[in-house]
Amino acid sequence: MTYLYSILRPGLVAAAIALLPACGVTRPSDEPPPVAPAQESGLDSEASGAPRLQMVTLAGGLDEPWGMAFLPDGNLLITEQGGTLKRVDGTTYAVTEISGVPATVQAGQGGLMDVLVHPDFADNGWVYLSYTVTDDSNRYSTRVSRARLDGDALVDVQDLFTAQPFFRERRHFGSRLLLADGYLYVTVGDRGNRELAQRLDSHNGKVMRLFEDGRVPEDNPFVGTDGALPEIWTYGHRNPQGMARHPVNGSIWVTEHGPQGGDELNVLKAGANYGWPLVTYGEEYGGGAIGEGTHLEGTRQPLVYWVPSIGTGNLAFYTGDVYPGWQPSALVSGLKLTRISRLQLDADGVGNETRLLANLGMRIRDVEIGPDGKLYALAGGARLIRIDLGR
Ligand SMILES: [Ca+2]
Repeated sequence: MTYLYSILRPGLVAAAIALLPACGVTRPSDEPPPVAPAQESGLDSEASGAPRLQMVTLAGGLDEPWGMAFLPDGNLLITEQGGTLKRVDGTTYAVTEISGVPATVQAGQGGLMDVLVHPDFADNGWVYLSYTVTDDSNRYSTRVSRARLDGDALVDVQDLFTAQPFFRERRHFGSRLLLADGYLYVTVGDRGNRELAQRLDSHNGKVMRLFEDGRVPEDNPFVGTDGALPEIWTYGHRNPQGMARHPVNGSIWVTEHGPQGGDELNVLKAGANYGWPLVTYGEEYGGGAIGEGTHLEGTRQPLVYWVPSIGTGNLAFYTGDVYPGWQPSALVSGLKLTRISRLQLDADGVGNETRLLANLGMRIRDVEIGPDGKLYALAGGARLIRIDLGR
């Protein structure tokens, strides 16, 4: 059944889903049916009068860049998975290595992952990092620290959060970071132990909400619940690696990798269960059902899902005016289908999907909007690129 979705047009998919509630599914009344973009019939940006785009490589030779963040002066910080943090000059694109980065271990999908610059960086100098750490038994977990950037060095390192427990598996570490309204949001994947995504005594398969100094807000949804970890904000995620704040309504949107098929875009609600592994639009690698189908009472539906998977990297909202017709959009980077998915935003959430740069053939790990309103991305495991309007 899931493969059927991939050849249907979006309108037909929505119609097919709308006919399903006969089987006793109840949905929160504020939750519209998910959107399933048609993977094969999507139009590249060159079609239908859309602006022509061209890629400009600003810096090459990066070693598996994972996350990036703009500094107020227009320079960029970029993490490399092996454990180095680099600053790219926003004018000359010269690359400088930053010292004092906390020790990480590159293990499987882990290593140095996201970097985040505090909105008040000009006053406080805080830079946040997520990365993989190991214990004495060759087990791994995801840690978040912050430090002040002083010249070319990180100083005053503070460890804020370490996901529990540690595992020998070396996959699904998360871990995207977001600061919004004084809170720090941290995503952590299921670490390859999918049942943990439904257990509130583990940080795996969760999104956490902390204060920006790592303290736990007393109004988090599971504070006071016996056996639950108080940092948890939402649960039932598989491997969330994209996160951004909606520019108009302030909601937090998260993308996550599904199994084979079933990548998702979810809108976070405090305490909500996003279903993994009880429900998914995907299946086991090589085929085989997971869980109980696509709907289950008590779990929230994604806003968007992709079959086949695009390999969701990061997510960014676009509100600038550089690219005609884009405002407002959500941009989702793809690691498998090597493209950027632009989702037009509308009053219901999202409308049509447009595939951008699908002809590049490069994995897109991170997308960010620069201070110039242009789209920047980490591509091909080695490059910082900028997307310009073509002529
Ligand atoms: Ca889900």
